[in-house]
Amino acid sequence: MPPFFQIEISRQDGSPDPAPRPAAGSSRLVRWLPLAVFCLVHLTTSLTAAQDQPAASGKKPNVLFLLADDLRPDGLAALGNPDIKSPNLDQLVNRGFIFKNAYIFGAHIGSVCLPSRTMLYTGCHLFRKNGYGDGTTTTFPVAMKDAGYATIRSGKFGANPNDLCKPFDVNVNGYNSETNANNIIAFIREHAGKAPMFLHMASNEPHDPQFATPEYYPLYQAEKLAMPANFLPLHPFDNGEMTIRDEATVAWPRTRENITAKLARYYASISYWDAHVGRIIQALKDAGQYDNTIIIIAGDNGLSLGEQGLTGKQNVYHNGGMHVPLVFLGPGIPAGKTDALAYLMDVFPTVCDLLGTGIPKGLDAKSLAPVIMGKASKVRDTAFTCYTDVQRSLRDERWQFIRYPKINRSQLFDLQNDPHELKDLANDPSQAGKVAEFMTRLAMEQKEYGDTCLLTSANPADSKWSPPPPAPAGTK
Ligand SMILES: [Ca+2]
Repeated sequence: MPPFFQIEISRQDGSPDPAPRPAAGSSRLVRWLPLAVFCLVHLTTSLTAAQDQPAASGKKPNVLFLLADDLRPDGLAALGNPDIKSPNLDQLVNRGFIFKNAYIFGAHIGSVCLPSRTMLYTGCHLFRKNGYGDGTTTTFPVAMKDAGYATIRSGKFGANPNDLCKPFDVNVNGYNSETNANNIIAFIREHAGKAPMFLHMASNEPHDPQFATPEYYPLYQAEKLAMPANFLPLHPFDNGEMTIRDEATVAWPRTRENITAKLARYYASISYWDAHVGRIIQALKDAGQYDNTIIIIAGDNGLSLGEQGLTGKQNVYHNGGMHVPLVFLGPGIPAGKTDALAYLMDVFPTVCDLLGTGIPKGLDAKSLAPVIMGKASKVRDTAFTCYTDVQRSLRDERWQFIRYPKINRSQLFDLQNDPHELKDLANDPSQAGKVAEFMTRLAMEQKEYGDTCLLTSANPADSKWSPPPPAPAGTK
């Protein structure tokens, strides 16, 4: 039997809950309006609130934000990878609203986690001081505290904007999912029912070296795992970041053997994380808080695991380093999925919007609540992503265009008909107009963000690449 802490998820009435809305703020009216008018207004707003508030009690919902480290957008069984055993998170995802095309904005350094988490907590894009913004905007933890939430963040320290997380009432390094879950469960037991809770588990998993406790590794036999549809032994050209640490965790050339060995560890680490998420869910249920909790499941960046010959997050392929999982669920949130383009940093204003606490001014991130609630099909037309000064990308609803400025090379993929980016159309004469159009659109987006990276080099580097000599014995 798999050693999972299986949870059971239920709703009070089995039907979708109505949308959360701002609390009826009618108290000021008392001072200025006749009593009769006040009573009428109060009665009307109270009725509206009763219809629209989360079903549990009308109290502000708790928020549980599960942020994994390097979790791919298909990194759970319920997100499309049947090889992965993730029963607890699957139950959450199956009642959630899934953003299939969520990305991080990009990274100015190889440690993609750092700018990603910075932008997540500020809602500001990369070209505003590497995501820190100009100091005039409210951050995610501060906004939640201002809204009256008791707040805890337990998780990854190190490659992480610790200063931005200081405002959490409790901000601790949990080392691994077991200790992170322990910290959050203790916080639930202390605060449940006394104040709405913002519970942020910033897991260390499934980041390399893909930690799990021993019982999870035997769940996966490498030889039985599926390989990526767009696997290549070697990336066909130098993308500007071919040998960084993440790429060197698997030997070149990539093979079925060395890729599935990494996949097995990666999946075990996800199963380990999943089990401890299950413990947190059980603690919420035990405290009578589960039905009044909005849950967000996300990852801080994507990860190639054999796709295109890559094994890192330092690339901008649709199936690469910038593409993340993003799921919302809870009271008022319908089950469903969307192709709408989203950024991970949108979580911050989306949570504020869902809670009705007001979205801080000056953010680059946008609320996704209109999409979740079925009031809009999208909140942006394009998604721009970037990696240092060597890669730029722009995608719309159909096309993914990638530019490598140091080698003056472009790629164009028709994601509608080629979701695994198998056929590069950039040199197809019939697509010359599309390539030119995207170069122009990309430059326009750069200007909007203050990105000064030139898209064409006067002295382009040689794009040919061959792997370094094999690693010494005893290393991966
Ligand atoms: Ca990461």
